[in-house]
This record gives sequence, C-alpha cells and structure tokens, in this order.
Amino acid sequence: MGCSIITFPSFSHLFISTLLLLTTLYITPQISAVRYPIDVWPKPTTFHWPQPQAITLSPEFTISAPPHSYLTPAVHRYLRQILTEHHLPLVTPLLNLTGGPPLTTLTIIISDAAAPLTHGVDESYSLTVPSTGASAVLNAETPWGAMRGLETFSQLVYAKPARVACGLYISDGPLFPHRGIMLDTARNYYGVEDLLRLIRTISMNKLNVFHWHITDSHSFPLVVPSEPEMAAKGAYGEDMKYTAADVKRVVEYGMEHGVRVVPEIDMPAHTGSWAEAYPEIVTCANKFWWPADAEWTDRLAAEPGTGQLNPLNPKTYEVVKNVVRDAVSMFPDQFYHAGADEITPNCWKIDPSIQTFLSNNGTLSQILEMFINSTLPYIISLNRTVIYWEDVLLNADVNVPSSLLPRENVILQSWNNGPNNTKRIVDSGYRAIVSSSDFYYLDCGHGDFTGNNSLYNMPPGSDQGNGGSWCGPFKTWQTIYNYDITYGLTEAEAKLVIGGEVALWSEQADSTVMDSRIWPRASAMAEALWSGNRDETGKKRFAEATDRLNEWRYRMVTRGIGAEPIQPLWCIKNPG
Ligand code: CP6
Repeated sequence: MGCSIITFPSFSHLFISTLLLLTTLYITPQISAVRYPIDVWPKPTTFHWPQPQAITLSPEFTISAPPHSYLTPAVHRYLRQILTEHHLPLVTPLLNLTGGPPLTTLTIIISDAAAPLTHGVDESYSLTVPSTGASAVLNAETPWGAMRGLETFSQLVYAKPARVACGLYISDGPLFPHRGIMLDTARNYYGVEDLLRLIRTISMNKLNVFHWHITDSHSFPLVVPSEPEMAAKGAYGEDMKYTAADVKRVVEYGMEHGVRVVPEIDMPAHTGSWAEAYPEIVTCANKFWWPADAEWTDRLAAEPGTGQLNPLNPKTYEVVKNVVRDAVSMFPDQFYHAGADEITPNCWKIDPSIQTFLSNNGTLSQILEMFINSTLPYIISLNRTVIYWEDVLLNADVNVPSSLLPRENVILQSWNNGPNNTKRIVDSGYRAIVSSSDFYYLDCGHGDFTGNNSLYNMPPGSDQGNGGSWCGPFKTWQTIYNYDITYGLTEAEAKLVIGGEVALWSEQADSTVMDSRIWPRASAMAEALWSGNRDETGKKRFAEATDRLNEWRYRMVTRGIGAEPIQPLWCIKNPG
C-alpha cells in the first residue's frame, strides 16, 4: 500500500494513511509481507530478510570476481556506480544502521565462467549481504547471472555516505528466457550513443535482448560492405548510417551488459528503401496508397509505398544473400530476425512479371513461398535461428505452409490480436515471442485514431502501411504490467512461449523522446517476465508495484535516463 492507492485526499484516507505511517514508524518495526523498505526492480523471486538493517559501505569497498572479458568491465562499471551514485529514495528507507564494521567486499563466485551469452543461458544468482561486515557473496552459474546479481546489489545501495541493505539473502532467476525491446531505427534515425544508453537501461531492468529493427521502407541505415550502395543511397544522410565499427561497438556494449543484439533486416515487405540502390528488385516502392490531398492524410504519419522485393527476379536473391551474409557476420547472436511482416497484396499485384505469374494461375502465397524457400535455408546454413513476424504463417491472404518452416530453426513473433495468435503459433509447434500490439506497442502515444476507417472518411484498406500512427490508445504501464503473455494457454503450450518484447516503432519517435516513450513502461514488462505480476497469494500486484516502480523510475532518472513520471511528488509527503 502507499501513495498509489490514495487517489483523493479525503479526510478519512489521510487519517488511515497517517495511522499506517505511525504503525510503520513506531509500533511495528516488522516488514510487510509484500513491500520491503528498500526497492528492487524487477522484484527478486525470493527475498529473505528476517531483520531489516543497513550497513555502512566502506569507501574502500571492492568487488572481487574471476577475470572475464565481459564480466570484468561490468564489475568496474558497477563498482564506480555503487561508490558514486548516492541515490536517495523518495521515501527514506526505515533501516537502522548496524553500528558494526562497514562492508568492504562483494565476492563473486561463478560455476561456469565459459558459458556464452546465448538464448536460454542461466541467469540465476543468489546474493547474501551479512550484517557483520563480512564479505557479501554473489553466487552465479554464469557471468551473465552475475551481472543480474550485481544489478540487484547496486539497488540495495543508497544515500550519502553510502549504505547497503543487509542481513538478507536473495535467490533469483527469470521466468522467461527472452525479454526484449524492439527499436525501429529506420523511420527516424538514432545515434549510436542513444543505442548504448538503451542497452544500458535494458540491462538495468534485467532485460536481455535488444531487437534492432534496422531497416524499413523509409531508410536503410546499415552499411553492408558487399552492397555499399544500399546505405549510400538508402540512408537519410552521410551522418545517419551505422558502419561496421558502430555495429561492433553496439554488440560489444551489449556483451558487457549481458544484452544480446538481434538484428532485423525486414524483407520481403518494408523494403522501399532498397529501391534507391536497386529499383529493379522492388515493387511499388514509390506508390502511395492514398491521394496526397485526401482529407485524412494529415492525421497520419507519412508512410511511403511499403515496397516489396520481387521474388520472381533472380537479382533479388543476389542482393538478399549479400545483405544477409554481411549482417550475419556483423551480428554474432544465434538469432536473426528476417521480418516477413505485412505483405500488401496490391504492392506485388502492381508488377507486370507478377501479373503474368498470377494470370497463369499462380497465387501470391506461392510467390511468398518462393521467396522463403530461396532465403530461409540460406540463413539457416549460416548457423542462425530465424525469427519471423507471425504474418508468414498466420496472414490470411498471403502465407506459407508450415512444412516450409522447420520448427527447430524458426521462431514466430506475434503482434496481432493478443493471445489467440500466440496460441495458433504454439499449437503449430513453433516457439513464440509475444509482442501483442494491444499491450506491448509503445509508439501509440499520439492522436485518437483507432483504426476505424469510416470515422476518418478513409476508403476501406487505405490504412495499409500506416504503421505506428493508428494503434492507439496509449498503453499505460499498468496495461503492460498486467498482461499475461501465456494467457489462455495450457502448460504444454505455454512452454513454447520463450518470452516477450515491447516495441517502439519510430514514425513519431526519435532520440528526443526515446527514454520517456520506453521507460518506465518497459520496466513493467521487465518485472512481469522476470518474476511475474502476482503476489504470493496469486493476486495481481498493484499498489506495491506502483510505489516500487515509482522509486525505480527515480533511480533511473538518477542514472541519467529520462524515464517519465508515474506519480506526483505529493507521494513523498504521503508515503504508505
Ligand atoms: N512497421 C513494420 C510497422 C509495423 C509493423 N512492421 C506496425 C504495424 C501496426 C502497428 C504498429 C506498427 N510500423 N515493419 C508490424 C510488425 Cl499498430
């Protein structure tokens, strides 16, 4: 309970909250079953704290850990942060100091130091902070689990001079192995520093995947060594490209933060930008689906003709293979996202060679099959697990049979219609990543457009490709927190759901709003996928989560992240 549940300052509410405050302060020094006097986000799965106290952090505090190419920089980073952050929680933790010797060391012990950062790697850890001044101990199976534990430890430190919550034992690990954020860098450009800040914040929230939607119809900012014309012509400008050196920096930074970088080069749709270098392999690149002077166009974010690669042109595969091979060599992760979302039938139908194919009894689905059949085995041969958007299997008009998509090599990412599509994916035997647009799309912050064409006087079908501009309403952190990604699934079905991703499409976003559009709403998903959104009794956590998220948002702000507020400051004066 706390400020969050006092929604209006009626006399009786103030009276009750004052009583509760007095109870906490003077009568029972005991800890509520749900909220601790120090806040950790996401909440650890087990937190034993029989006698809540704090211990002074020695100014000579050090962290000892086995040397490791990525854990070592993480340890240095956390040590610096722990010694200098001096975060003061909004509501001062009611913790007495032990009065004994200060804490001088944190010892990290790792069982499998060679474990690579891959999907499903063990991220569990346990952490003991004694109240005697003896070394705190962080035990983890892998370096990546140790990074999660370091984050938890850093959130137990507060105030100036620094203190640490002590006399506690935490044992923790994630519910879902895949917990990510998708960022679209094609509609608007983001600088490398913005991507690094995003990775840093992903890691703070114990998320572990940055799904980088690099290219789309609007721009092609990735410099592909074998196809230099793609970015030379398809990027927004000379200084709005990602070079091989930029990508290496992003990938290495991800490793140092326990964050995998999964690239997406969207195809065969969303490829209008490829036409700048190779107009002959793209259909409909410059075709707009609505008249420029239509009364409703000013309500939408500009989308160019989406552009679709022409599967009937052999040149298409030459370019695709060069692009894929280079992308795979730049991004070491085992997962590779190959798009396959939103094929617009009219975009292929406009092309004369496709018209001939269709008039000889061919179908659009056969055309997509041809494309998948000529590209998927190639990507798999490069030793990658391929993620596609759900459309490749579930789109009613244009899809491929599941026989073309080997279950061990293909994962499908759902974004339409919530749990039902996830169910269809796992019932077909595929692993699923959930990004339902009704819950996990962060971009829908503008306008009131809900997809109702008649309301805006739009001809039927004319909303094709308007992307992030029509997916309102705004998703609150509560909507995101409350969402159960395995809702309605049997236990066996739920096993195939590897996790979820929130998505920021960037028609109406860039670095000026990135932090506030993503945080702390993505933190809500981070906790739901790490330790769940329910308390010990199976009830959805609400008030407790509100206060903790409010505190976590403030700590993110202390760390230089422009996370948006979720409560008025009035809460400081009126703690629960
Ligand atoms: N771009 C791409 C988009 C969207 C998708 N793919 C999108 C569709 C609908 C909404 C928001 C975004 N802008 N390449 C769908 C996966 Cl509401």
